[in-house]
Amino acid sequence: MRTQVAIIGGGPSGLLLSQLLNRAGIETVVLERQTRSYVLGRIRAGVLERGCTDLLRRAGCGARMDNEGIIHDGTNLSTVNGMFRVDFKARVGETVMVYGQTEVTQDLYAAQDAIGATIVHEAQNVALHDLTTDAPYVTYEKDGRSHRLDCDYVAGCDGFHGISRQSIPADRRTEYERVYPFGWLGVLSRTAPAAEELIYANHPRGFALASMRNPQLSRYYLQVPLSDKVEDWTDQAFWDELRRRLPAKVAEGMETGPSIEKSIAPLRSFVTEPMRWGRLFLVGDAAHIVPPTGAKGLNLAASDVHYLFEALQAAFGGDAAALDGYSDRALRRIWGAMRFSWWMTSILHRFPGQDDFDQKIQEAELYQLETLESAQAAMARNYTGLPY
Ligand code: FAS
Ligand code: PHB
Repeated sequence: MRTQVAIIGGGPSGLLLSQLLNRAGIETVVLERQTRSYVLGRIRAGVLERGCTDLLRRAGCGARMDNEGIIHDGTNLSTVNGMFRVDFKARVGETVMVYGQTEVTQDLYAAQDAIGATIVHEAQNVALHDLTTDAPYVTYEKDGRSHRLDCDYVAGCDGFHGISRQSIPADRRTEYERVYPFGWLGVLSRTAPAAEELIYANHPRGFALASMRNPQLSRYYLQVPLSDKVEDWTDQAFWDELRRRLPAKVAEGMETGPSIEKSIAPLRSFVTEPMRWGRLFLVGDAAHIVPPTGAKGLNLAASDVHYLFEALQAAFGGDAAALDGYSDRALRRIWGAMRFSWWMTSILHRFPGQDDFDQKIQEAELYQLETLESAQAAMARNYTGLPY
């Protein structure tokens, strides 16, 4: 089999890149390790920047999002001194869209089916070959048979645990990492959201986040020790702890119910440089991971896709030099989001072993955010998305 761009991974990065390339007349084949239902069963991101929603519309995948997504003009932060709001629209003239990654992935699959894109599910043992030549190829197994896919370029969209990043020689990669000493226990429940907009809570017992997917579906998170297991947390224990950490007024009126999904995710900051090795280009979580505190993970995947799509379009139009700028261009925006996600995590969580000085610095950061328009503008600019 032969194609122009082999895409490893059928998550948001791979599907969005495939959709944009095919609409531009560039052939792709997506190789996804899991079944489609497995990919669609993942509960992940919830907040989309305008850059991401614009790209989804450009890919012909924005109709249901524009119909069902919820526009938020701001967000709330709460501390033991009360709750305050950062007004994105007033500070930087921007908004965000609340629309779950599960829905985005569903829309992408539907759009890919509509154009007859080639997606191979349950592709096992994917391996990348001859990446530093002008004739790279990919091998994989499917239904017990071995396959070879010749291509011009390979897009590594296979997430943090994928094969693509590992296909770059270790001595040619520089990796930067910060592993946080806590995790996020997430619950999805068919209950009305606790508030109109998100609430990020800094509490002495730990961080909490009240988010949502739609007026009947809520998404909540609690900071928990890394030693916790999901089975340690009954639904009742979760709701009781969430009530302790949210503002009393919000907690009193909060609707609770059975969890329809409950999981613990570790938090890390991670970047690998460069994001290119010969004819291989890394995209999304394959190249970087952010703690979800800044709602940047999926949104960074979108800007990587935007940059690589533009460069590949130019390359197939005769300007191969455009690909030379992909890694640096993507990394510039990635490090901006990396910093913001680290900062949001630093000011909102209780770190094991943090001393009184750390606590006072957190309180000063939050006080500036509450009282300085310039601090709110900087936060709003980062939260709603740095320029592409
Ligand atoms: P993904 O990991 O989504 O997709 C990679 C795909 O490649 C997967 O389908 C995988 O099956 C496939 N794959 C892997 N190895 C392969 C191989 N060898 N061969 C073929 N296919 C292979 N972001 C936010 O903004 N907000 C959040 O709240 C948030 N919560 C998250 C919670 C969790 C538990 C996780 C893991 C991530 C979360 N994220 C969040 C980040 C998340 O949304 C990612 O940024 C987003 O999924 C990135 O998309 P992809 O780059 O496509 O990677
Ligand atoms: C979510 O709704 O899943 C969500 C929202 C904002 C975040 C993280 C997760 O910062």
